Amino acid sequence: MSKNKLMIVTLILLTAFALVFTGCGADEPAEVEEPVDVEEPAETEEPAEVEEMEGSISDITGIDPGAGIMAATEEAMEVYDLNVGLLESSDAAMTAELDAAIANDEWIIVTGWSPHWKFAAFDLKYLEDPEEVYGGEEYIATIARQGLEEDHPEVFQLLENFSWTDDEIGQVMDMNTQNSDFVANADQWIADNSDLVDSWTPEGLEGNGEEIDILLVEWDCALASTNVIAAILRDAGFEVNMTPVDGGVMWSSIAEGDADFMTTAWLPGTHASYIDQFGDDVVEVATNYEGARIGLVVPSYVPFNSIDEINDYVQ
Ligand code: PBE
Repeated sequence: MSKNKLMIVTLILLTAFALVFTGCGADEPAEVEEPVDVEEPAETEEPAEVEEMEGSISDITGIDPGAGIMAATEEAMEVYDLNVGLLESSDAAMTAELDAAIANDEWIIVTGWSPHWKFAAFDLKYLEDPEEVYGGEEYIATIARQGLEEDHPEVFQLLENFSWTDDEIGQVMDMNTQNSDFVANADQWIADNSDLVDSWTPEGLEGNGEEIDILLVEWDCALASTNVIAAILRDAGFEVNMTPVDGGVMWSSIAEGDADFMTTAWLPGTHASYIDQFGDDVVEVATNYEGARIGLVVPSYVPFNSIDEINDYVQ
């Protein structure tokens, strides 16, 4: 054996000894480390994470900023001194958030109101409002521009007659959640409820291509009522324009005579500031729905029942 070879063999032997004595063999580390891994941390961390996800609140999921319920919620945050934020979104985005939270058993607070299909789709509850910030029962009114009655007496008459129940608006909202072709749903609902629709429709309602401009905000209840009235007018030969706008624009445009009417004024509470500002310049035609309500709404499994408990659950 040459000197070099002897050195190499010696080195190999030394390395082998070193590995055995220092515990660096391939098998060793797993055995030494594993128990450490399996111990404490895994068990303590996991429930904490789950609890954070399900069991805390940091925001109220709101809707469009022009909605009266957003102003009411800002007031509620002050009155109850709530340590939460208010997120702006839309009716559609808010209900999508609600759906996702419920699918994951998470806690969520939304700005909620009835009539709305979410109460049929999910198990929900209104939070109690001991300070009565959100007011009591409301009605939904149809509001027209000044002069509509003179310009289109039969259209005005239709609006005076238009009034429906929770079941009836509920059927349309339900169809709209199944299928987003709101125009087709309104046509179908009208065909299925011809007696009721006939009772609203005055003799001599005939459009001959005249234009009618309707405004709405894309709240589900407004989409239901507006599309039904629009379909009746279209069937009668009117050229109907339906324009979705912000709540403030809806009121101001009708007050200025830029649009003919809307079917979604929530009174006396939710749109109180709008009726104060524009009431003298519009015509309150009729009530089209009774028994509306707004408030803060949560899934039934959320462990608090009142707005004044929210702070106890804030993250
Ligand atoms: N809403 C639905 C509206 C009125 C209709 C309650 C979201 C609001 O202005 O708040």
